[in-house]
Amino acid sequence: MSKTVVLIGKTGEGRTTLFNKITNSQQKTAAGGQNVTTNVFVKQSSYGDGFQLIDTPGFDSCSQTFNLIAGFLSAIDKFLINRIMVVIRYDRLELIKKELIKYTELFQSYKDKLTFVITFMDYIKNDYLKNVNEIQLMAKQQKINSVIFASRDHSGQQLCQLFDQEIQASVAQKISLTDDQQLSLLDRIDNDEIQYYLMQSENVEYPFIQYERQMRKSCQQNQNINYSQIKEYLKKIIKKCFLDCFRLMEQNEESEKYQIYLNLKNQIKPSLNNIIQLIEKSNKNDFEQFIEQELKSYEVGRNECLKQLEQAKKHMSSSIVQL
Ligand SMILES: Nc1nc2c(ncn2[C@@H]2O[C@H](COP(=O)(O)OP(=O)(O)O)[C@@H](O)[C@H]2O)c(=O)[nH]1
Ligand SMILES: [Mg+2]
Repeated sequence: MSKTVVLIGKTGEGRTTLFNKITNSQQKTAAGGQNVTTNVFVKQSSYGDGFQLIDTPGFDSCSQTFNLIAGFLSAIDKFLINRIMVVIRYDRLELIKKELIKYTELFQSYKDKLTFVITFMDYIKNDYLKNVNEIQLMAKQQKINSVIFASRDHSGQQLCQLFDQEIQASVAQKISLTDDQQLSLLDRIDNDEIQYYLMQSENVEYPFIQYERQMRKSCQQNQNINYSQIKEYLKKIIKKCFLDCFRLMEQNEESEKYQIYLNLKNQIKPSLNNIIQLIEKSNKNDFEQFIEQELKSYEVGRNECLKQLEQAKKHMSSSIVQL
């Protein structure tokens, strides 16, 4: 039986372009960043050893948000998957790194099935190899060894060859995501309104970064760290961060509030993780739990989102098109 590869990623990263070249198709691409379709397309590759390729609608912020996520979810519901190919457009390295971390976390139980496809490699003017090496290194740090680099100059034949190589040893498997993982797809969407707020407030993570610095200094100077004082302070700045944002977006729907929660959590989590690292071993577990609980208390609209996602999945399972 033919192997199956699913493409996933944000809108405009080049999925449909890859799909068209590989399967010799003429599906509409998202010129101008417009999301063109919420359909899922399935077709056999045209060259090489052969595999079945699934193009999913991009994750994008619009009235279709839930349908887009559900498109991907209904695809992995219907097919056994040999390889998940995450398509990421070439950009500043630290942005790529963020994406790699997010997707690895999402598919942590399927790391052996994950390939990163970095598109738009033709945008690199200098130091092509240096960039390739660094991206490969960043992927390795996430324990992912499978990376494909694609550019506009690649032919369908070349792409098929690259894909064939990566899927050779992959067995077909059912991919299932937990509710939380499914919902975390919501924070891969650039919600303009949320982004706007985050930009307005300059740096929601600033108080956290500042505190992290202060703690680091105290540690270096071997000062006694008052554990309950740290908790108190963090409680305060976490509260401020969420309440400020919710206040600004008061009239929003529950499901949007959940997206805000995800975005904010994502934004401050790296600093919080750094702070956790500074806590002495004996208190670390307790401290981790404390942070989780604090964040969780600002989680609103989760059930509403799950409900909307379930409805969208029902709707989307009928829009898988076999070409
Ligand atoms: N320069 C360049 N443009 C690309 C590349 N891949 C896709 N594009 C362009 O980017 C736009 C969005 O591509 P599309 O395949 O529709 O993205 P999708 O939303 O992920 O399916 C289209 O105008 C493509 O022509 C690439 O590797 N290099
Ligand atoms: Mg597309």
